[in-house]
Formats: sequence, structure tokens, C-alpha cells
Amino acid sequence: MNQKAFIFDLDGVIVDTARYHYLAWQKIATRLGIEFTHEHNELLKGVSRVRSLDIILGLGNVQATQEDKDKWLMEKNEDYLQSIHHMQADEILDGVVPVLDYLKNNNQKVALGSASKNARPILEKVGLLHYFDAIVDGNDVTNAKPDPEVFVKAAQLLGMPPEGAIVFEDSVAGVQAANIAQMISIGIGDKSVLQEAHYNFTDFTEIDTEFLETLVTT
Ligand code: B16
Ligand code: MG
Repeated sequence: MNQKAFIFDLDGVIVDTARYHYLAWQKIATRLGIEFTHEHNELLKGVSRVRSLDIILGLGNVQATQEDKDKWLMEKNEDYLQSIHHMQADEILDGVVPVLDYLKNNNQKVALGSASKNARPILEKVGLLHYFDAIVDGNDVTNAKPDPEVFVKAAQLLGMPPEGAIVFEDSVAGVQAANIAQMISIGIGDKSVLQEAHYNFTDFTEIDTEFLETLVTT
């Protein structure tokens, strides 16, 4: 069997941390008098922490000094860390573990490629850290998705060429990043949103062994 590089995004693919990000950002937004809805939260999917704050401030037309921004970024993260502190294996999204098991049992290379600076503690808390041969997160990259840096670095760390690596992503920017790197993009979520992906699935329960076999052998 061939050996391929499989790269997973974290939020929206392995776990749903978007709701914790939302709660933490909402506190900051409320304090600043900015309306911040679930629809607004969608704009922050796969986006870095710094850029997320800029988007929220933009929603309310709020200007701020760098000092203020740094303070809010720290507060947001402290709040978020409190939420993820309680995460456990039951927060892993349905169907993810069988796919990871298949990949490990079939000698495939597995990496994480996430914008989050909190990726490692989250994987540890939900008990998935041991599946990953490499982790590239928000601490390791300078260019945010759709720049392919995060995925190219992940393939590099796995010792595999970027072309032909397989990426699971829930954000448009992430799918674009994978495509730019000439990887195979698999959109997880709404197909009408992730239409640029090579393959689409609503969630991991739709991904069967036959499909994984095809990815490995072609
Ligand atoms: P942190 P992903 C992303 O994770 C989230 O989707 C995004 O909402 C968040 O702002 C970003 O991580 C940074 O997270 O504040 O923990 O560094 O989808 O790239 O795994
Ligand atoms: Mg994501």
C-alpha cells in the first residue's frame, strides 16, 4: 500500500471549538458595545486570533490602540483556555476516531495543520495527541490560510511531498490553501460553502473505508 500524508484541520474538523471561541469573543464584544452574533462568528472560522479581533472591531467600527488590542487578545484567550480546560474525548466529532484508526492501522502519515495556538493542549485533552506524527499550529506559521504555509510545513515535517497530500478542512480559506499547495482537499461541512474542495462530506461519519482506500492507492 502507498504511504500518503493526511493533514487535519482542528476546529470544525476534529472538535467543535468554535462555540468556545464564540463565547469568549462575545464577552469582549459586549463590553465594547459591538453586536456579535453566531453568523458573525462564522467569519472567524479558521482565522487567526489577531485577525479575528480586527474583524470584530470592524463590525462595530471601533478604533483601538495596540495596547488595548493586546489586552483584549489576552483576555479572550484566558477565557477560551478556561472553556477548553474541561474538554474530554466525548467532544471529538463523530466519525473522526475510526478514520484516524484506519490511517494508523494502514501505515499512513498523519499531521495536524491548524491556525490555533492552542491545538496541542486540545488534542491532549481529548486524548488524540498520539495519532499525530507532526503538528503545525498557529505558533509555527507566519502566513494565515489561504496561504498554504501551514499545510506545506506539515507535509515537510512528515517527510512527504506537498503534492498529493490529503487535507481535511471546514473553512473556505483552508480548502483554498490546500488547493494552492496542490494537495487533495476534502471539505467537511456545507458543500455549497466548500464547493472548491475536491471532495465534500457533511461529516466524518460519511467517510468510509472504501473512500480512504481509494485515497491511499491512487
Ligand atoms: P487560537 P482551526 C482556528 O482553528 C479557529 O477556527 C479560529 O476561529 C481561531 O481564531 C483560530 O483557530 C485561532 O485560535 O485563538 O486558539 O490561537 O480551524 O485552524 O483549527
Ligand atoms: Mg477549522
